[in-house]
Amino acid sequence: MQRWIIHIDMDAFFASVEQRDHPELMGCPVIVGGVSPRGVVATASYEARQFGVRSAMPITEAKRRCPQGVFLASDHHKYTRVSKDIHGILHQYSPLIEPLSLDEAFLDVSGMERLYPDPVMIACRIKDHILREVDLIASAGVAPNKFLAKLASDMSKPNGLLLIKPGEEQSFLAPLPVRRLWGVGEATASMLENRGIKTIGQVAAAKPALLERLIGSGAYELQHLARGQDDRPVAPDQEPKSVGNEETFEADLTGRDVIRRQLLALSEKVGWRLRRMGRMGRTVSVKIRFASFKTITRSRTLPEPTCLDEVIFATVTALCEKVTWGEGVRLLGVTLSGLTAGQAQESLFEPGPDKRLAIATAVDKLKEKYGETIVGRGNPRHT
Ligand code: TTP
Ligand code: MG
Repeated sequence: MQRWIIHIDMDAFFASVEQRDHPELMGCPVIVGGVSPRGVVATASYEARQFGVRSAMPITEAKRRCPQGVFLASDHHKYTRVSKDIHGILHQYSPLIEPLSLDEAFLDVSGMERLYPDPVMIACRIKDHILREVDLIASAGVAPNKFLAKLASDMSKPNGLLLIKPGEEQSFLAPLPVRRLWGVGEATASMLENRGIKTIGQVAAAKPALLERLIGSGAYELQHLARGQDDRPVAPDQEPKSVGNEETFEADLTGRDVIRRQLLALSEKVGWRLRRMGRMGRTVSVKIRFASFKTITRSRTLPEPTCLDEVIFATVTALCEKVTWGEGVRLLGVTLSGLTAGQAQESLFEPGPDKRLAIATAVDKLKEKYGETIVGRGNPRHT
């Protein structure tokens, strides 16, 4: 199976959040950081970068370079909240996510090419979703491994999306300067450059013995990276507390059948993600936002945890029975919380969950291989 990694990184993160929250600062050079005379720049908006302002620069130097800049103190609580929202969105696109910092993460989307037309489409949707829900711009890199995906998002900025295709790794990397290699800092870069090794292509072609003499035991790995080879897995570091999908619709939904269909699709997405993660959840929640922005949530805790689409959807349906669907629906969400590991638990209430899980997992495999439409479900009314 072709490996596909997406790296998402927000543009000028702290500064963009401030511009979003103070629209009068849009288009202005905004510098966020420690505002005391001894403070340093956390980040600068792209407008301020044109004046040579950079992260980690002393604020005094930033003021010298950009006297007309708007200097703001960092508000970490706010950025952490926004970061959580962004990571929540990312989790809707892959169960395999490695957050690297407040504003960046890797997603492993291998094997999903048939659920979405291609990995670039997933990256597009993520960018759109973040813009729609959080009103901030992310850049994305799509590539066969982590190193290339991160490089691609970095090179695409601002507001970019760059794909490096399998087979293009070496030709893409060859002309880039050695300091673009992961793990090569200023000192190593100058040392290599002094020996005439200025591009990544030259690192890839260097004699291993020479590289080892220059940089020691890391030479082997560095040469692998320089050839575009990087097998490091995307390593999720947190256990999620819930798994949810929600969608804001282009046009408000009206009519029970239309709404039911969307709720079924959301239930199936959540079930699929749980199965891929090897988890089940006990509490099913539905979120409904109406055209007027009035938002309601309804939850029910099941006697047994589940990861089966039909159980999730039946609970969602029951939860929605008493809802008055007067006005149009702007957003729907389905979430499972109370997560537990494992999926093969016997149930006292539902005979044969193992069999149903086996069927669901087989269907997942078919969908992943041949596309979502291959396995249809009957009328949602009868499920
Ligand atoms: P980055 O993603 O490195 O930078 P950025 O998002 O501001 O800009 P871009 O990605 O478009 O190049 O870092 C994310 C946030 O982390 C940044 O907004 C502020 C904070 N940060 C610091 O506080 N100090 C630093 O030295 C750096 C590099 C970032
Ligand atoms: Mg960033």
